[in-house]
Amino acid sequence: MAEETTTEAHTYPPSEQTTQYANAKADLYEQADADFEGFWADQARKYVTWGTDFDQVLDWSDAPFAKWFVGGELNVAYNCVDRHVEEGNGDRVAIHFVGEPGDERDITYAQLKDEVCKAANALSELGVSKGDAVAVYMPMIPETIIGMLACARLGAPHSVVFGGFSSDALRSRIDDCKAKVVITADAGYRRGTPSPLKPAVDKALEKADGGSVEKVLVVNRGDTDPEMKEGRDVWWHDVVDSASTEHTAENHDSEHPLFILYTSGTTGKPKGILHTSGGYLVQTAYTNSVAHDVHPGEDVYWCTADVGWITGHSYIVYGPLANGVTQVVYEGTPDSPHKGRWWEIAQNKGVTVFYTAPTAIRACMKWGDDIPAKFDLSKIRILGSVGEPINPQAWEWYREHIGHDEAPIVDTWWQTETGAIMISPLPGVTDLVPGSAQKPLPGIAVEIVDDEAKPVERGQTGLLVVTKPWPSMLRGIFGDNERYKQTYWSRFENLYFAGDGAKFDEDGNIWVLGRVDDVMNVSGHRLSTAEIESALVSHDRVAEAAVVGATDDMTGQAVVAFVILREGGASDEDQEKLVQELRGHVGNEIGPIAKPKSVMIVSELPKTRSGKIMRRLLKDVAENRDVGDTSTLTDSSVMDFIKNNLQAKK
Ligand code: 6R9
Repeated sequence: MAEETTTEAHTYPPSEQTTQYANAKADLYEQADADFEGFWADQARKYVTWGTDFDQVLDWSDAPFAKWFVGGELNVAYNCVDRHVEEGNGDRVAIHFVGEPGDERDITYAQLKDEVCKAANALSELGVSKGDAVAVYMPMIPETIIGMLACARLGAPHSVVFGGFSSDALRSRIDDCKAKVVITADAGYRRGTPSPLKPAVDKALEKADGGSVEKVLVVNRGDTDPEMKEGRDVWWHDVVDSASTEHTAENHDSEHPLFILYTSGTTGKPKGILHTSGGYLVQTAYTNSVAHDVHPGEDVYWCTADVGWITGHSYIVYGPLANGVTQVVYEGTPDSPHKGRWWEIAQNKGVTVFYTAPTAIRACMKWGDDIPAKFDLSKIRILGSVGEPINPQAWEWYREHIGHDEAPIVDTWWQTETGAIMISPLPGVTDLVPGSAQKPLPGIAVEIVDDEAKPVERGQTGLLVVTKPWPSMLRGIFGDNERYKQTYWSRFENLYFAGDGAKFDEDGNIWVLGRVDDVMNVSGHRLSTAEIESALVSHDRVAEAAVVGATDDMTGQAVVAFVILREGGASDEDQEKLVQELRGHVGNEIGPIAKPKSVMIVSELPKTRSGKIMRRLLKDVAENRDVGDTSTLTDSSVMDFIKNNLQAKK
């Protein structure tokens, strides 16, 4: 009972005003429960304009391969741009762009339409046609969004590779999806200076296997005068600026591939998550409307993600633009040139709906309450969180200091694979519980089960599964149907296994507890232990490596690596240098976000008798816990050695 009182005390019911204004009404849940397919058909016709109407909502006959809105045809770019102009909203600002150096550009929907048409014409000229893959390796600038929409318009699936990834990571993705064209920029601004991108593309293409890439389209963002390869590289301003603004948007099948986005899995090889057109657009637009509660023409929305991640795809590009929303797109980091940069932009642009990640909120908390207090954030009316569990403390801080003690917070659980938000409170409807993602959205069915697929009791920890297909679900892993079935659909029959642990509280609210597999979550970014281990082992002095994600106050989890050196080892002096070198090596192989926070050189790793590294024990050490039962270890003294060594270093 005592616990219930606590929950009670921390619940925030919606204000009358929020409820009245909100897009979502309480009866949405009943509508979805009463007629699952009918509900989704309604959303599909409400949020999307179809060139040809669909004749079947869901075809699940070849499960787990789904088809949604079967027979329907649409053009995603038309939905995100042209129709708003046709409806008389061409003068509405689509993008308030803020560059890191302070340059600003407002782009209306009419201008965006022209730019997307020009880019589509230019890409066609460069040889891109329906079905060809296009890699996008860009900073956060309007051309990135324009390029993605131009691909969507042509029916050429894009594969955006986060600009912070290394040339090796870019190469493996280009090779896997056989991109024909790469869209990139010379550089993007990071903390005041242009950070080069084009050289990484050159390096990636030098080593690319199949040589699928024919052209590289380069935006001049940083005036860094990159090398341009004759016959292959073309400037955006040469071919796009002069292209025609007339381009007819052809309709594509509802299941036509829209994009491939690579994400970390439990093995070293990233998975190309495949999303298609109709279902994805329906659910991103629907969720952006009911969970973020955007009111096109009234709100100024801002999602701080990078388009290199799924959050940027779904909640910067497709969902908000399909809804005709006005949004802020910011190129840089929150603390450049000062720690109040985000709040200054929010104030100046009159941001009303703000969506970010817990790691950023925790960083802002650390920087101090006085920083957001300097800015007028009174227009903010909805706050969102995504990427990892938000601890109640950060939740309360976010509400108090950014949401002036009023703005509802939506903690939204979803994944690259789910394509759009799955679990989240609804502003105006849900009584908010800090730290909990609360309820599946209307139309979404989830359960928390034990190893036998039986629903767990309230309060018990289990595995989060999705029990019914959903429109924006991944359609597979590009080129690997077997891995798709194996990864998501083999653990339980007919249930989508999300890879997260979760529990229901007494009131039926869902608390997502984090990954149950070898996937780490560092600052909301997914990293695979196996991928970092293989990067470490690719260094010529490393014989073996084990990586764990250790709990970290700031970043949620931090990468901690244990390595065994090859013959010869390292002297004490040499160790320090080597540790830095190994961190840098991982940075080069994967990208700076994957750099281990600490690297420990050890002579043995704890292994079971069958030879499996016991990561659980390493995690205990990394998190300063007592190591539990070590009886299954081949050599239990290994753990004492590792612990002593670690303490000596601290
Ligand atoms: C959108 C995105 C997915 C993983 C997911 C889970 C974690 C995301 C969360 C959350 C608790 C939330 N996650 N949102 N955990 N509460 N609101 O982040 O996609 O990069 O694929 O990561 O992130 O562990 O499985 P992605």
